[in-house]
Amino acid sequence: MSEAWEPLRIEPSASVVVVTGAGVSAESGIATFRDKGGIWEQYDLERVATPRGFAMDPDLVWRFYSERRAQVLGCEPNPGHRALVALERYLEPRGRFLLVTQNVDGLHQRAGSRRVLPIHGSLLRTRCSNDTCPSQPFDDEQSYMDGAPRCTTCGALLRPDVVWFGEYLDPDLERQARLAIADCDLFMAVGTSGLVYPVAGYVEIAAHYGVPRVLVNLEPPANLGAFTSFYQGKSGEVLPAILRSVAEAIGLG
Ligand code: BV8
Repeated sequence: MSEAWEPLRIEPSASVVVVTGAGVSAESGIATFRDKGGIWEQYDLERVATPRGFAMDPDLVWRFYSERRAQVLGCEPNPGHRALVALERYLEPRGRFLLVTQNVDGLHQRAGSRRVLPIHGSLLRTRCSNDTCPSQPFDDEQSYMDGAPRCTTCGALLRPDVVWFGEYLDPDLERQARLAIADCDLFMAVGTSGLVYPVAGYVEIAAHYGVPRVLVNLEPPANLGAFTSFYQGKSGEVLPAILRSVAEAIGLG
């Protein structure tokens, strides 16, 4: 459906913050969490995305993340990811752009986005579960279907380098996101159900500073009322349409 969405008017000197969730990767073939047939219908969140779940059954958690790792490696960025890269390029010389993603699939970075805050971590990175271990998180595309791996430095279990429920987000990433939102001219959220905090609350920060708040989403989310405009549709179709003038301005149109 190529509904003629009104293009967004964005000055090249503007400051824009975009928050994305699993919906922006749906058209790349990656399941979202809470849609019909989503990840939380197949897995118990408590058992695979919490520290307690990991302590109880690390092998199950590694099977969960290994399946998602393998799936993501076979997927490609979609036109929605690429439209956000065009927006970043358009704003680069004079404006400011920040992409705060809840997604751990790395597709924004693979599409070419550079100013990215991976605020829930990365599926394609592994770290030691022992916080006092001197080892560093490392890029890891391996699957661990036959048992949780162990740290070669201290012997503790390794874990996916993601933020689980009940864990704090990286305070530096949080601070960068909050400062950028407080100082932006436009706040956009794309493909997120607006249920997971503290990121779901970022639109309220933009509202506090009187910043226009644009939502691009397939379905009306829980926090729809916090937005000043809503483009209902698939981000892979809507973003290229509403950012068409941006793409034309940088010679991609
Ligand atoms: C924390 C791990 C402090 C990696 C994830 C109030 C304040 C603070 C905390 C809380 C609070 N209330 C509750 C909490 C606790 C909790 C929370 O928010 N729970 C929720 C469920 C109520 N938050 C936390 O625990 C956070 N930590 O706050 O620390 C603290 C510490 C201790 C005790 C208390 C507080 C940590 C949150 C991070 C959790 N980790 N993932 C991984 O495995 O991926 S969150 C998980 O949900 C993913 O990261 C995911 O990105 C995120 C949000 O989901 P969405 O991305 O929005 O995806 P969803 O499927 O829900 O929606 C998709 C949307 O896309 C839909 O609306 C759909 O319509 C749309 N869509 C679909 N297709 C398309 C589309 N849109 C456009 N185009 C399409 N084609």
